[in-house]
Amino acid sequence: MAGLWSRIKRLAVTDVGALLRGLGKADLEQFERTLIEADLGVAAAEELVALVAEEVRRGRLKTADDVRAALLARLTAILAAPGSGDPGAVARAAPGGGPTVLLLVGVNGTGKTTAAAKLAWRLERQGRPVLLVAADTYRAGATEQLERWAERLGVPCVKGARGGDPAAVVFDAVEAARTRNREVIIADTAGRLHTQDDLMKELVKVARVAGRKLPGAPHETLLVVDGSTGQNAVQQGRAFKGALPLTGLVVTKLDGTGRGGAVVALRKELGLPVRFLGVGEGPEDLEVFDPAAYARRLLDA
Ligand SMILES: Nc1nc2c(ncn2[C@@H]2O[C@H](COP(=O)(O)OP(=O)(O)OP(=O)(O)O)[C@@H](O)[C@H]2O)c(=O)[nH]1
Ligand SMILES: [Mg+2]
Repeated sequence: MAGLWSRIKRLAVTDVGALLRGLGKADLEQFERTLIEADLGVAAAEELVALVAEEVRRGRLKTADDVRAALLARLTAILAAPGSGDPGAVARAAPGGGPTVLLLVGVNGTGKTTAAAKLAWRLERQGRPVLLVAADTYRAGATEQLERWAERLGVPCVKGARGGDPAAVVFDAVEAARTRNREVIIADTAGRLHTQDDLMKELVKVARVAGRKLPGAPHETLLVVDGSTGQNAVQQGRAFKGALPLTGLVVTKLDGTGRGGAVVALRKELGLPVRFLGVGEGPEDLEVFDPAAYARRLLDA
């Protein structure tokens, strides 16, 4: 799919004549529809439409380039809200010197296990020893999937019994990390639908038990969402945020879909910092979120 700007460029909102005459209701509606179709979400779309309408009324937008600059600035501002672009606790040692505990949560298949591997790769390269924790005791093959990654990356991995309590696995992992001098614990959890009450409670328990073993843990609870699923990702975000204290988002599968607009909707509607982007299936395919660069990429990709 073409970049957002190439779609906007075809609309009346960038037509020099229309900008001069003033934009009509139909022009603005067409603009809003294009933004919503690009997954930006209603709230962000309305904000951008209101901005352009107001700036045109004041005679400040005379050319397509002016419109582009105004959109770029506002998109950057939306994406750059507090915490975005900060790698978060991942980049800092846990206070008190204990291991930093990172919990990855989300619905089935969003890329949690892959994100665990990517983060492990990244941290190890920064000289921060990682312990991978297979706290997905639910799905057949889940533990093996993480173990394969661990082997490939040369990172130790601990696991629990199939069907066992994931909270116990994380509890034991804190001890294991201390014994083995691992600085960061990355716990991969089972995919679950936000509508599965019992499974959501299980996550709350994992977090509570981690905090009992190590005050302040989990230092980071990252929701992993598939950025190509648009508004679904936003709904998942709302539900998970309502169930447990999330500290940020990892938005995955942003490679090659042309549907990166969901990041704007997520940022605008959830108020959570976007920490990392998944841009492929390899260990190196993880980017620290950069709001300004992302706004540019979204327009021009
Ligand atoms: N293209 C692309 N594929 C990805 C990305 N992240 C993960 N995947 C792929 O998505 C699929 C699911 O990834 P997993 O990491 O197993 O997802 P999960 O959330 O752990 O899945 P469950 O444990 O079943 O809930 C795999 O085929 C991954 O290779 C990404 O950023 N880009
Ligand atoms: Mg998994």
